[in-house]
This record gives sequence, C-alpha cells and structure tokens, in this order.
Amino acid sequence: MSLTKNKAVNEWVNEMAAMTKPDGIVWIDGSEAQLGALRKESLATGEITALDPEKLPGCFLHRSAVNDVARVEHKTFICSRREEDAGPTNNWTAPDEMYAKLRKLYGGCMKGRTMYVIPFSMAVPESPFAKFGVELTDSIYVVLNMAIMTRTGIRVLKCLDSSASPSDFTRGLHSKAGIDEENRYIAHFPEDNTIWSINSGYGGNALLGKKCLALRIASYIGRKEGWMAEHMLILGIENPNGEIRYLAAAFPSACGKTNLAMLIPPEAYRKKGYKIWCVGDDIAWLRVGSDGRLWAVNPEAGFFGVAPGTNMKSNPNALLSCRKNSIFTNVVHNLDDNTVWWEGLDKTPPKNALNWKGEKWDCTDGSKGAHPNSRFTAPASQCPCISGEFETPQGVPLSALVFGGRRARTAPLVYQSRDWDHGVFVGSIMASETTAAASGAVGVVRRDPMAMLPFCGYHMGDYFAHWLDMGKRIPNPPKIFNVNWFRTDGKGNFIWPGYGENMRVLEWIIKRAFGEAGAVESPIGRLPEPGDINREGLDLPLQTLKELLTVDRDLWREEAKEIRAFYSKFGDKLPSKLNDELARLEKNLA
Ligand code: GTP
Ligand code: SPV
Ligand code: MN
Repeated sequence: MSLTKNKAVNEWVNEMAAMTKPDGIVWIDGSEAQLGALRKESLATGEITALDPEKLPGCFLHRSAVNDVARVEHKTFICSRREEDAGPTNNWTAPDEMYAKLRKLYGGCMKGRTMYVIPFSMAVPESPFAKFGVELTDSIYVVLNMAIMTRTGIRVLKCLDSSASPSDFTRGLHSKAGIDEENRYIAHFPEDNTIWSINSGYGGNALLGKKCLALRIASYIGRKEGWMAEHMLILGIENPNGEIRYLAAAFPSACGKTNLAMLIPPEAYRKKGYKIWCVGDDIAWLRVGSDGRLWAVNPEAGFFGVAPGTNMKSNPNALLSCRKNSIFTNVVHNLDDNTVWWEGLDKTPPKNALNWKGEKWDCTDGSKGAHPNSRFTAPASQCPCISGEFETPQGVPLSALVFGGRRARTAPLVYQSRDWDHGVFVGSIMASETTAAASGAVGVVRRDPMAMLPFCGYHMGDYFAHWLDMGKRIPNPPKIFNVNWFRTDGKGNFIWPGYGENMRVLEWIIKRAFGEAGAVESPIGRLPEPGDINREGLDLPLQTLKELLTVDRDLWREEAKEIRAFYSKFGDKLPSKLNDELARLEKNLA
C-alpha cells in the first residue's frame, strides 16, 4: 500500500510497476522493524550473512556477482536532449533512444520479485537544501544500503509533500535484472530528473542517491540554481585555541578522501590540542552563504568506504565506524570467528576463510582474499570524530578547497593557487592514476578534472565556466590548493608517509588560508619551503621533504603539452580564462 497521497509519486510508481511487473510492491517507511524484517528475508535467501553478534553486532556480509564489483564508466550515460550538453567526456545517447532500449530490458524484469519503493533525501530532509528522490529497486541489499547512506522513509515523504513542488523529486529506477554485463546501463536523464540503472547491484551503479543523484543530477541542478555538487570530503581542523576551520577536498575514487576526512593527527599535534572533525567523506554540496563565504553540506548519511588498507593504524576512525550496524561487501569471511578480513587489516590473514567470491581461500597461494574495491557501509553517526555540524542544515563555512590525485612524480606534495581563477585551472588540470573503484585498467594516468570526470552531469566546459562564475559570486572565497600523497621513489615506494601525517600538510594549508604561514612562488603556484612543513616527531629527512616539494620543469613542460591536448577536446566551450592560465603556465616554464 502506498505511503503517500502524492499523485506524482504514485503515478510514477504505478507506471514503473506496470513495466517491470513485480509480484508485489513494498514501501520503505524507514522503521527499524521493517528493516529488521527485510534483513531476515535477505538472510534466508543467502543474499547476506549475519556476522558474529559479539564482535560485529548488527553487521552483515554480502558478496556481489563476480562480474559486478565496481562502477562501469563505459556503461554510464548522460542522456541530455542535445548531445553537446553531455559534452566530450560523457557517454551520450538521445533520451528517446535510451528509454526505448531500456524499456525492453526492464519489461517484466521484476516478475517473481518484490519492488521496494525507497523515498530518500540527500541532506537532512528538513533542510532547505535537501533534494528528494524515490528509488525503486528489486534488491534488498540496495534497500539496506540506502537506509545507511541516506535518510529514508515516511519522514522524507512528509517533507516532499509539504515542499513547494511535491512533484519535484528524482525518479530512480533500479533493477538487478539478470546482472548481465552486456546489458548493464547507468543512464541519467538530467532534464527529466530521472535515473535508470539496470543489470548491476553494486555501489555507485545501484545506490542511486550517491553518484547518480548527489553528483551527476545534482551538478546539473546546481548549475541552474547557482550552487555546486562536488566529489569532496569535508573536514574541520580544531586548533589548540578551540577554533575550528573547515576545508573540502576533491580526490578521485580510492585516492584518500575517507582517510583524510577522519584522520587522527600525529601525537605531537594531539598533545597541543589539534583535532580533526569529519563532516563528510565523499560528496559536498557547496553554496554561497549570506555572510559571503562558501558553505558545505554533506548530503549523505553514511560512508561507503574502501576496505583494503583500512586498519587501526591507517584509519582507526573508519574501522571503529564499521564495528556495528554495517554491511561488508566483497571482503574475506573468516569462518573461525565469523568476522571479516581484508588485505591490510592486519598481518594475520585467517587460515579458515572464504575469499570475496565465496571460495575456500588459501592465504598463502598469493591470491587476494578481498576484492580491491571491497567496501564497508557504515552510519556516519558511528564515526568517533563525526563533526557536531554533521546534521546542521546550513553546513560549514570553508576556508580552503583542496584538489589532489595519485601522481608518481609530477605534482609536488602541496602547492597553493594564486587566486580563485588559477585555482579553477589547478582543479581542471588534475590527473590521477586509475584505481579499482571503476572497472578497467588500474594505474593508468588520466585527466580527472576536480575528480569529477565520471560524475559531471553536463558538458565539462560548461562545468569549468560554472566554477569560474561561482568565484565571482563568493565575496570571501576559500583559498585553493593541490596535494599529492602518492609521489614514489625509483623503486615505486611512496616517499611521503601519508595518512595521519597528512595533518602536517593540512596545517600549512589552513594557516595559509588565514595568512599565517609562508610560501614561495614557483612556475605552478605557491609552495611551502621545506621548513614550513612541521616535522616535529616525524622521521623524515629535510632532504626528502625538499624532494617532495620540487617542481621538475621538464616533467611540467610535458604536462603542459598534455593539458593543451586535453583542453582541445572542449573546443569553444573551454573558458578563455583557462586558456590564459595555461599560457601563463607555459610562459612560467619557458
Ligand atoms: P572513494 O570511496 O572511492 O571515493 O575513495 P576515497 O577517495 O575515499 O579513498 P580512501 O580514503 O578509501 O583511500 C583509498 C586507498 O588509498 C586506500 O587503500 C588507502 O589505504 C589509500 N590511501 C589513503 N590515504 C593515503 C595516503 O595518505 N597515503 C597512501 N600511500 N595511501 C593512502
Ligand atoms: C567512488 O567510486 O568514488 C565511490 C564508490 O565513492 S561508488 O559508490 O561505487 O561510486
Ligand atoms: Mn567517491
């Protein structure tokens, strides 16, 4: 039975049900009782496994299909009416054509299954910035994940119904169908506020609130409404005076957002009273506040974090966040104590265990037990360092924006842009080695502007223009920086210790933002002198820090050539200001 009198919602649900033909329809009300019943059902079918109730209370293990373990960028489409509105970096198909193709695939695909109707909100539903969605899905796993990652249920329907336009919600249709890779599609129709996803049950392909709504659709809406949807973590740095300053940082998938968002400062900092507060680990919605600053809201309610490499040393707060009420996907099942394991959790892989595919796993045979893109889904409220501002509707004011990626050699540890426009240039030229978060080759350097290459819902050239335009509308804009934790030596080892030690770089960034730290000019922007980065309690020679902060002109000349080639994709949609910035970089390097 429908939970709402909202005509637009009911008509659409009925229309989709007529196409997909489920045996029944269940509305998700957001109650613990209903979720409990769904977990029971999911346990009975083997879709999820209950983990040890003492060690991991309320936690479950799920294994996705072996062919369905990451986002599929080559199957992700922006179906705007005009091809040029999707731009050169997105796959495009005309909406009519895509709807027609997918209607065939959806036809009767839920026969023998239940359709779950998930009313959800990105951001606190009572917030004026919230965006509402309804996801229809035939996967209980998706329901259970959405219940952690978003606010769901009757509370959301009430807010939608009493909003200025109750028919204004994102229409998300999802079906696992046959998990058929060939016919897997993640299609967005920005002008219809609609997402159709079929033949995947995993992560960003299936949890439609996350990348599909909160980034692709929201970036499109944000451009129209004068705000920005970004692939950014948000954190607060509390200094010994008790003052908290905020920054947001965009790194590509599996490049360190969750880790940075909840880092524990090194002992030397903790003793002085420094602390990091986590506001968000993946997505930020940015708006100009009435005070002239840029304010950030995390639209999500949970973390969908990378498991491998997460341990009590690298990211204790992430580990503590997923000790209860969490879902683990594609990790190792330790059969001895009914817990989970992944590479990098500790040095003692379980002897009696199943790998992520559910096969008996011999940890000595050299194979990986957990999938490199295996993940935990955990409520953000369980994070020991969750910010007191996590749920405040207006979010937090930003003093700095940070871009970063995986670069073995070119990018220095950190540098600052000269001003907003140069900062937009720095974001637009981001490049990073690909990771397991998306299907395809891993470790290949590609341009990934603002870490949004796979997530921008419209023409990237227009997106750059929107960034430049926003700069004009923020009287007191955050300062813009670039970081790189991933420089390697000749043997491929990371030079910078990273993780908690990144605090040392954050300190320089946030002090720079307030004019409290020094810097020197370089061809690419402003760099700290090696002595400007605090090395107290860090076993790292000054010489190594110098190396981390060098700008190799030959490498950068090559880089400038690649940027020029990349920019040429955008034709006359490339804002002339970015061309000017590139010309200036080339001149500085000459
Ligand atoms: P998505 O959830 O895909 O958006 O990823 P993310 O950006 O949140 O990345 P995450 O923090 O989960 O880190 C991904 C991988 O990078 C993990 O294996 C981490 O261990 C590793 N990593 C994170 N921070 C650092 C760092 O400072 N140095 C090094 N060397 N590795 C890091
Ligand atoms: C990413 O790939 O950036 C993620 C995971 O955060 S997913 O939800 O699959 O997009
Ligand atoms: Mn992400």
